[in-house]
Amino acid sequence: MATAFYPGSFDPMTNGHLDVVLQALNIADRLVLGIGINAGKKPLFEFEERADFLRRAVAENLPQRTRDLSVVAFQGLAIDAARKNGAGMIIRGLRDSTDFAYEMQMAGMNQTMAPDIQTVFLPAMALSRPISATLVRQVAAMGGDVERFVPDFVAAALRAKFQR
Ligand code: COD
Repeated sequence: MATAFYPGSFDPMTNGHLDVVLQALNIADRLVLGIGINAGKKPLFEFEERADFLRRAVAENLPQRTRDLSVVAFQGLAIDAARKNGAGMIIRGLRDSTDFAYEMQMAGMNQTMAPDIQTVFLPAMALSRPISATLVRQVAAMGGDVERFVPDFVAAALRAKFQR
């Protein structure tokens, strides 16, 4: 059984993350979403909220695969978290050449440290290619409409967070 580990901040999850999750479920029997916890950084959404968004997005888009999905928190190296969760693959999404340069470096070092864990790059879909969680947070904080970039329940949570 092929298990994949997809690490990210998912703060909050966007339509871009969702595209990658759905593609990953096409190639893996089981998908573990790892929410990276950075003790020195305060996220906009707490772990449980971010985990709920991810679970709900899969339940709405691919209900028959909800049992194949789990969401965990992790700190430290992605390869260690992947191994701890029984995954032989690390999934990363690629939007552009900036992602590519950074992700290639990480994949290269991870390959040296953990040759048994395969990094798999999945391409951003055309419509979600420009989306970044950082910009979504910025647009929402400034009163902009983020409904085209995130699932509707995430947009509602952002509106509530910024009280509009
Ligand atoms: N379309 C497609 N893919 C996307 C999109 C989009 N619109 N938006 C984001 N993605 C992809 C990103 O490229 C990335 O692959 C993934 O989704 C997650 O993105 P983010 O922004 O939520 O999270 P990141 O990339 O900041 O990751 C945070 C982590 C804590 C997971 C990361 O820093 C990490 O892996 N840390 C582990 C540290 C480690 O192992 N270091 C050693 C490396 S050698």
